Amino acid sequence: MAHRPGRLRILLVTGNRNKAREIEEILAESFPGAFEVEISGDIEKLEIQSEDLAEIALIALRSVLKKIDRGKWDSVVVEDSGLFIEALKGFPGPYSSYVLRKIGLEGILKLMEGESNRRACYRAAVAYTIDNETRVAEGEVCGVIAEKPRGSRGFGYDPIFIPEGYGETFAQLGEGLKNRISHRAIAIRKAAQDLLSSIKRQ
Ligand code: ITT
Repeated sequence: MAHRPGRLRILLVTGNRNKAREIEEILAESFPGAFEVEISGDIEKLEIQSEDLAEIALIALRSVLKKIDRGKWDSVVVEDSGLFIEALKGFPGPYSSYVLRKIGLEGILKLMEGESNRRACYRAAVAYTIDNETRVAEGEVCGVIAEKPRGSRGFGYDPIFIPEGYGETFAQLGEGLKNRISHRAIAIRKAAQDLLSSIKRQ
């Protein structure tokens, strides 16, 4: 197949606008002019229960592929992510979105009261298509859970997550820094690099 000139068209399936915005910004900054991202929040994904984000993302992607005409895009992308807190044996992990809705940051901080091991990692798995194949790329950023929420930028757990090597939360540090070092940035850049080299090779 001949090399397709111009931008690669991506369909990103997510109901989370913050996630979508970050992915768009990461791609625009790291690969200027290379991708055109369409976002769909309407396609329902199958979200299985598993400890493994890669498995969750791949199965969600395959469930989406059954519902769409994938030929319209160079790649269809789904991202699954979560915050894994060491002292809580990885909780909330794949249940991060649900847990935040139910008990909020205050609930998480309560579970961490008196806990000296505050280590935690954000993880992301980006599942994507290249022609008829489905692949997955993963990313991780580790740090510690703050004693109380700080900052107003970012989303989700960002006000209580302090990345390693910094003294402030992601919500204080802001998206410029977050999008350079985040779990999502690492995973999406790997997927984007794979897409660019695989599609160029054809
Ligand atoms: P979609 O499945 O539709 O993409 P979602 O928000 O339900 O949206 P996930 O199931 O992957 O997505 O849940 C990820 C949750 O983990 C997210 O809602 C946040 O609570 C948390 N999370 C993941 N990455 C985060 C980040 O960069 N900053 C803050 N919280 C994050």
